[in-house]
Amino acid sequence: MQERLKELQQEAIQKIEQSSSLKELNDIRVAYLGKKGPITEVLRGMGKLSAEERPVMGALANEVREAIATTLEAKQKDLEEAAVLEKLASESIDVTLPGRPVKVGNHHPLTRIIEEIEDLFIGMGYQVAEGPEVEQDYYNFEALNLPKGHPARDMQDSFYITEEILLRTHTSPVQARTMEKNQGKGPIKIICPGKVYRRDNDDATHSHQFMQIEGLVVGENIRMSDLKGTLEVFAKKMFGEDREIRLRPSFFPFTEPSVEMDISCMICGGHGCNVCKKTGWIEILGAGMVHPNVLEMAGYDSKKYTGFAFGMGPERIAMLKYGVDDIRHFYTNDVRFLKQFSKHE
Ligand code: 2U9
Repeated sequence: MQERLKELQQEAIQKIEQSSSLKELNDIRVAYLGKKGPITEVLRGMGKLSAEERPVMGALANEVREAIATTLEAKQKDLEEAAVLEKLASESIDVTLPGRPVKVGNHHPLTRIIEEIEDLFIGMGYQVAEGPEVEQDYYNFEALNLPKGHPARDMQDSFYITEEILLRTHTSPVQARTMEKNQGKGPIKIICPGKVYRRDNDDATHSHQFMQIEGLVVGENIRMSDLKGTLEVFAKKMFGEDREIRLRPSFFPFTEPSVEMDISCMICGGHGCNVCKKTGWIEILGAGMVHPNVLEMAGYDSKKYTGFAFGMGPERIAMLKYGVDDIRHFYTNDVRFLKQFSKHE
């Protein structure tokens, strides 16, 4: 019996040492130390032994069981450690690998132009004001010296929703609302960017929906020379310090006098080219002194207060600045067009 126990110990330890998985190890544990295992069987047969042999065999059986258990425990620890190391190795990250490129979008060319113009005027102390695109006839026309039946209303064929509500045809109603909110008191210095709508057939130079930026300054002693100086600073910062400006007389119902501003051509420097149609000048914006009727309608005393206003189209400026030949490119969202304005590629 002693021999058998020694044999079992040797056999079990050899199998434990050769085992390569925790499952295999558990099977060995069950096979040798389980209730149906050979050691339990040996212990069960001890009843047949003499009183002298019994404690000796008992002690030996426990010794064998202990030796197998200790070996199992040590092997289990080894296998568990190896499993952790293997997992760590398989999950390791190579931090030196180059990263996957993240696709970055870019601002729409019109957004870029509008933000550039906004920043320029914010730098001169202006505030940015916005208003509704669905507007009342009163703010879009009436408050701007365009009463019902005024011929200039035909010039701006409009999208009417009801008799009194329409899609704004310019951003001027934002200025009219700001003046009204001020209740005829205090100065105003605002720039109003936004989307406007006119009933036009779309082609290379017309769109039924486009952007505008208008500016309004109201205060005491605001003069035409202030307007001229402001527009000159704008033209030089936007199109280059060597730009010259010229003002030509024009007409708008909401300004008197009214002007149109040209800049010396930034392509040919004023010598004449295709962009300036050989004239050396490019029309950029319209402007003028706020009509006294417009000031009075908003509650301002036109004897005390004067003001200037100007308006321009960001599409036209972007077309000139970036050499775009069709206004529809800004609204058809072809990524091949939009990508060209990316700072990242
Ligand atoms: C108030 C008073 C006066 C805004 C002005 C223009 C001249 C002008 C056009 C240029 C090209 C619009 O984008 S465009 O079609 N605008 O020429 N706009 S003065 O005058 C105002 C506005 C509001 C209360």
